[in-house]
Amino acid sequence: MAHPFLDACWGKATPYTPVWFMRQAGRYQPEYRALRSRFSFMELCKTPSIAAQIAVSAAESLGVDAAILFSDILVILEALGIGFEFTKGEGPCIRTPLRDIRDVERIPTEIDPNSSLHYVMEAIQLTKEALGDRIPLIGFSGAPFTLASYLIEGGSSRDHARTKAFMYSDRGAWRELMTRLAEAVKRYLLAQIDAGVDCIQLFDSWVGALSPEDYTEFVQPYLHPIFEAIGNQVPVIHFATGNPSLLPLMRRAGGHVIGIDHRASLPRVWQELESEGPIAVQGNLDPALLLGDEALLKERTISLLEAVGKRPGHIFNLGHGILPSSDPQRVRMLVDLVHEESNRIRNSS
Ligand code: 1CP
Repeated sequence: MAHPFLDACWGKATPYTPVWFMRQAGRYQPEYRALRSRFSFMELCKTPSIAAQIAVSAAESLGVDAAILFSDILVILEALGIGFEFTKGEGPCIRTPLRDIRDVERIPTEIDPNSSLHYVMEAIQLTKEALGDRIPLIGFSGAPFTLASYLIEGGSSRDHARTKAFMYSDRGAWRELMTRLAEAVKRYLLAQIDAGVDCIQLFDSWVGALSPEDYTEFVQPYLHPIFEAIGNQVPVIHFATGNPSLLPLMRRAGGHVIGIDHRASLPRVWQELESEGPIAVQGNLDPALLLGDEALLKERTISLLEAVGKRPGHIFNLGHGILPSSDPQRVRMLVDLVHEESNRIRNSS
C-alpha cells in the first residue's frame, strides 16, 4: 500500500509530516475505559474483533496516519510458556521470574506464532480489513532485552538490577536467553508481516538502562538476526528510551527509522545519525506536554517541526506513550496542528 506514513519511513518526501502516537489506544480514552469496565485487558487482546475495533477507532477518531495493533509486548510470553498477568494498578506480573540457566533452558527454541498467538494474527487481519486502504497498520514486538528484563525482574523495574546481575554474572546463560528470545521475536514479527502489517515497531523500551559498552556486548548481537530476517519487506522502527548515547549503536544494530524519546534533541541526534548515511527518525515531544499549558504544547510542536524543516523522513510522535491523564480533545488538536504546520513549512519559500 502507498501512504505518506510509509513514504516517510523510507525517507521519501511527503506533503505533510505523518503522525501517530504510542499508546494511542488506551486508558486516556473514555471509550476504552468503558470497555475495560466489562473486560480484562487480556480479554480485550484475545478477542480479535474487539482488539481490531479498539485499534481502528483510536486511529480514526484522532485522524492519525497509522494504526497500531492492539495488543501488548508481553503476550509473546504465552507462546514461550511463561505465565503472567496484569495486576490492577501495578502493571505486569510474571508468576515465576527467571533465576538461572535451568529456567532459560525451559524457554522453547522454536515457537509457532500462528498457533500459540493465533488471536494476534486474527486481530491483524480484522484490523487491516476495517482500515482498508485508508491508513497503514503497525505491528510490534518487545525487543529481546526489554522482554528479558520483564522475565528476570518479574515485572516493571526502575533500576533493572536483577537483570544486570544476571547479565554480569553468567554470560553463558545471558547468551542463551537472548538467543532464544531473539528467535521468538523474529518468528513473531515474520508471522505479523504474513498476516498483513505494513510496518513494524521494535520496542526496546528499557534498554536505556545500559551503557554503550554493555549495549554493544549484551544486546546488539541479538538484534542483527531479527533485522536481517525482516530485510526490506516492511519498514522497521527501532525505538528505545532513556539513553541518547545508545542511538548511534541502535542505528548500527538496524531499522529503517530510529525512534527517539523526549530526553534527546531530535534535530541534533538526527544530524549525528546521518553522518553514517540517510535514516528516518520518529519522535519526540514530551508526552507530559499534553498535560500542561496548551500554548506551550503548540509552541514546542511548531518549534520541533520548524527545526526539522523540509527534510524528508520525519514521523511525528511523542517520546513515549500517551499518559493516561491526557485529554483526548487535545491529542486530536495536536494531530491537526502537526498536519497543518508541517504542510505550511513545506510550502514556504
Ligand atoms: O489496564 C489496562 O487497560 C491496560 C493498559 C495497557 C494498554 C492499553 C497495557 C498494559 N498495554 C496496553 C497496550 C499496548 N502496550 C500497546 C497497543 C496500544 C497502542 O499503543 O495504541 C502497545 C504498543 C504496548 C506496548 C508495551 N507494553 C510496551 C512498549 C511501549 C512502552 O510503553 O515502552 C511496554 C513496556 C508494555 C508493558 C506494559 N503493558 C501494560 C503495562 C501497564 C505495562 C508496564 C509498563 C511498565 O513496565 O512500566
